[in-house]
Amino acid sequence: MPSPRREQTLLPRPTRFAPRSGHFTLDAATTVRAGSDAQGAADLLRTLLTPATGLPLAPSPTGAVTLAVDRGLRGLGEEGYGLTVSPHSVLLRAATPTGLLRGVQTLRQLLPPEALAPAAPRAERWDLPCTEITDVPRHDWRGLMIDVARHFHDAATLRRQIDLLALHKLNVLHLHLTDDQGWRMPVAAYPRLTTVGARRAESMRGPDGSTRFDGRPHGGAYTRAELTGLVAHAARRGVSVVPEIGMPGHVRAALAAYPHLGNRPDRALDVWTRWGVCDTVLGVHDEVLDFCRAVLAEVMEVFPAPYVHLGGDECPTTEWEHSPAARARAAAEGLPAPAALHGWLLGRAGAYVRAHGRRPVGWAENGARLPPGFTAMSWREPAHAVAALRRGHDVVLTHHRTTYLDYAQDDAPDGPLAQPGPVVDLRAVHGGDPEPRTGGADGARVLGTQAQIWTEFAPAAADLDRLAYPRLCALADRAWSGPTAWADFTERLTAHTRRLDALGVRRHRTPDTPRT
Ligand code: TNX
Repeated sequence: MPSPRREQTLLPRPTRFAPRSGHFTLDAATTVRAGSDAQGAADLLRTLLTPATGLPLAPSPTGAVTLAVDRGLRGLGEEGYGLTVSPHSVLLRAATPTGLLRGVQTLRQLLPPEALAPAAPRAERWDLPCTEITDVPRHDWRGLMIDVARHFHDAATLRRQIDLLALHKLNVLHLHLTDDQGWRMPVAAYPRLTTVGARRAESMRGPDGSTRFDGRPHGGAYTRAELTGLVAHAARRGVSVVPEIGMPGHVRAALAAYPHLGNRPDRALDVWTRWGVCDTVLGVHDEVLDFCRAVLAEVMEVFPAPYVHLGGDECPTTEWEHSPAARARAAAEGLPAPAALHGWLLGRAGAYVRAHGRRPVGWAENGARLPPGFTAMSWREPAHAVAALRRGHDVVLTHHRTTYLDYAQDDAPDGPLAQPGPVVDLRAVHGGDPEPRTGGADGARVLGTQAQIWTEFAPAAADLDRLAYPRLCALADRAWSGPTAWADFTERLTAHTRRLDALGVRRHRTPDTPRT
C-alpha cells in the first residue's frame, strides 16, 4: 500500500483539504512575513522549527511564508485558519492570532516527522507538500485535566504537556490544584496551605480499600512565578489554563493546614494518605467564605482564563448534618436540609467568581445539583449531561467511560496499576459519547469535551505520557473534527505516531495502537 500523502495524516483531521501537485521547500534562505498581530504565530513557528531544522526562518517583509490575521475573513471563527502551500509560497491566514497558532501546528505536521525531534538530523531542505486547507474546530472546549494534587507534577512537566496539547490543537489545560491528598497553589494570606497542606506522610499503594502504603513522604507546590510562567507558556501556544480549587469536599489538605475551616476544629487532620472519598468537608461559617474569596481572588490574579473550576464533586454531607453550626446556617438561609449547603456554598463562591467577570465550572453529579450559571462537567453518566443542559447549564462532556485516562487502556493482566473501573481503550475514546441533543431552547450548549488524568496511580512524568498517548489523540480528533471513521483515524494515527516518537513521547502500546 502506498504511504498516504502527509496532508492525509494530519491529526486532528482538517475540515477540508485538497492535495495539490508539487512542494514548497524550506531552506536557509526562507523568510517569514508577519504583521504585528501575527508576530506570536511567527515566534511559535520559529520556536517549534528552528531548533530541530536549523532553519532561521528570519523575518522579512517579502518572505515567501506569509502569516496574516485578517479580521474580515468569514467562517473561520476564533480558531479556524486557511493554509495554502504552493511551490513558491506559503500563505497562512486566520481571523484571529489564535487561528494562526492552530495553523502553525498544521504546518509543523506537514513536515517530515523528523522535523519534530528536539535535535533533528540537520537537513538543508525541508519539503512541504502543496495543499489547500480550510480548518475550523467542531468544539470550543478541547481539553485535558491533569490532577496535580494526588501526585505533584512540576512546572517543566506541565509545560511539556502543554506543548503536546498544542500539537493536537487542544486548547484547555485544566489543572486540578487541590484535593484531600495535597494543596499545590500558594495563597499569600494562607501560607500553611502549602507549608502544611502540600505534603503527606505516605501514599496508598493500591486502590481505595487497599491497606498497603509506601511509607514515603510525598509533596510539592508551585511558586506563584512558576504558575504565571506556565500560563504565559500556554498562552503563546493558544492554550488556556483553567484552575480548579475544589470545594466543599476534597479539601482535607486545606483542613490539615487550617482546621478551623472545617466542621470539627477540635480534631487534628492529616493530609490524607488514602484514595477515595473523604468525609471531611468545609464548614459553612463566615471565615470559610472569607477563605474562599481570598483563595479565588489570588487564583484569578494568576490565571486569566475566563473559567474557574470550583469542584463540587463527591461531597458527603454527614458532617453538616451533625454540626449544630451548619444546621443553624442551613436554617438561617432557608435551606430545606443541611445537604443543601453544598449548592449554597458553591453558589456563594460562584457568585464571587462571576462578580469578577469569570465563569464558574463544577463537576455535575446527579444528587448534588450545580447552582445556576455554572458550566457543568458531566462525568458520571451521559444522562447527567442532558439533565444539566435542560437546567440551562453549558456542558463539557467528561464521561468516565470515554474520557478517564486513569482507567486501564487494555485488559492486559500485567498492565500498570490503574484506577479500578471500565477499560477505556483507544476505541472507546475515539467513539466518545453521542452529543446530547436537547433542542437548545434554553440557549445552553455543549462547549466541548476533555480527557481526565487523575493521578492516584500516576506519580511520574512518564505516567502522564503513557496515559495520555495515544488516547488523547483520539479525543483531540473528535473534539476538533467531530466523529471520524475508525479506519481513517487509525491510519492517520499510524503516521502521527512517528511524530510522537520524534518528540520522545513515552506512549502506551496496545493491540489496537500502532506498534511501529
Ligand atoms: C472520581 S471525577 C473523582 C476523582 C477521582 C476519580 C478516579 C471526579 C469529579 N471525582 O476524585 O480521582 O474518580 O477515577
